[in-house]
Amino acid sequence: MRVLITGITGFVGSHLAEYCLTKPDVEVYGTIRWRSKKDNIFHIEDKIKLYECDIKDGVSVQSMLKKVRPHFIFHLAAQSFVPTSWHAPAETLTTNIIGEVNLFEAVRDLGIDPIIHVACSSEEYGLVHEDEIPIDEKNTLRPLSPYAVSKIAQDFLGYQYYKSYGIRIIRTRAFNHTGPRRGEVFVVSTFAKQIAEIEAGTKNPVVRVGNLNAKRDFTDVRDIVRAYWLAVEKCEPGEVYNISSGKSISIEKILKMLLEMSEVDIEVVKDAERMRPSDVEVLEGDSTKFRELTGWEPEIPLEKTLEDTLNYWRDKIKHRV
Ligand code: A2R
Repeated sequence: MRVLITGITGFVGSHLAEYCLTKPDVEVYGTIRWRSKKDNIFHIEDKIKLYECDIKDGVSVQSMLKKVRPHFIFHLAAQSFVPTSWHAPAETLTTNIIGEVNLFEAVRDLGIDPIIHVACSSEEYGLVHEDEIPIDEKNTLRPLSPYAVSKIAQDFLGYQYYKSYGIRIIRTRAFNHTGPRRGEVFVVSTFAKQIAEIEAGTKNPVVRVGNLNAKRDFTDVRDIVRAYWLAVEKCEPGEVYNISSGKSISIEKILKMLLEMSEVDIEVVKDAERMRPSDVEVLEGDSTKFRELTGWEPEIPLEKTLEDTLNYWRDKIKHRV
């Protein structure tokens, strides 16, 4: 069984690769760009096979696929950060939308028949009304960022390529996920990194924060990658599935939990730069459809996720100093 992960060097890709390697008779292949950092996959590099591929380049995608001829494809490669999508909307749309078209077209051209998982996002729901919570898959999509628009396009292209050509595409809309190796620009990582730096004495005892009132539905990345595997094993091609914990928690509470895990005194300061132009206040997902089909439920409590994330940053900073 050959499994291809586009974006294997990323946060989710590296955890998914680790998870796939626990399965019997699975060979893990991943895409990498010539300037990709390999920090996240350093520890498994001898167990996976890497192919150079820029998803924006159709030739590159086709020649990589021709060599790998995968049975499962987890399509994770993307410009994944919402705030960057305001600064670089065209780049975000090109990478995420044209990149996926390149993948699907290469699959068609080569006449291969893999099951393809497309990692869509709860950001697609965007503006959500109070009476719509928890959000299920039928909710209206009201995107609030170029990133969200790009993910809606990925999502609908997945539907259209299944309907038009019968390509076995399964779409998931994961709600927030976090854990060790999450990029430092994401909220939990940015708090954890600042706390670790303060503990190491390399930063003033001040944590800078954005909108603390927003409420999000967090799942550990290790539970998410387990869900992605179940998606390709058990879900219906052409369908879309929410993946979520079903509980929302304020960013303020997350910060409080992280601060309680540290023994140093830390001041919290609001930073206008960290506020988004249009932020979604509450996101809480209903993943009943996915749970009933696969039996999945999250196993890792938030406390452990936060502790592991803080320890990851403590370790990273210790080795940098
Ligand atoms: O930046 P790199 O070279 O390490 O690769 C990133 C990859 N990527 C690309 N790969 C090929 N061609 C491109 N033009 C291209 N642009 C980006 O996507 C990296 O391996 C991955 C993104 O990793 P993260 O930013 O850590 O995202 P994360 O959190 O793992 O998200 C995975 C998926 C994305 O589709 C999100 O939109 C979705 O889950 O939520």
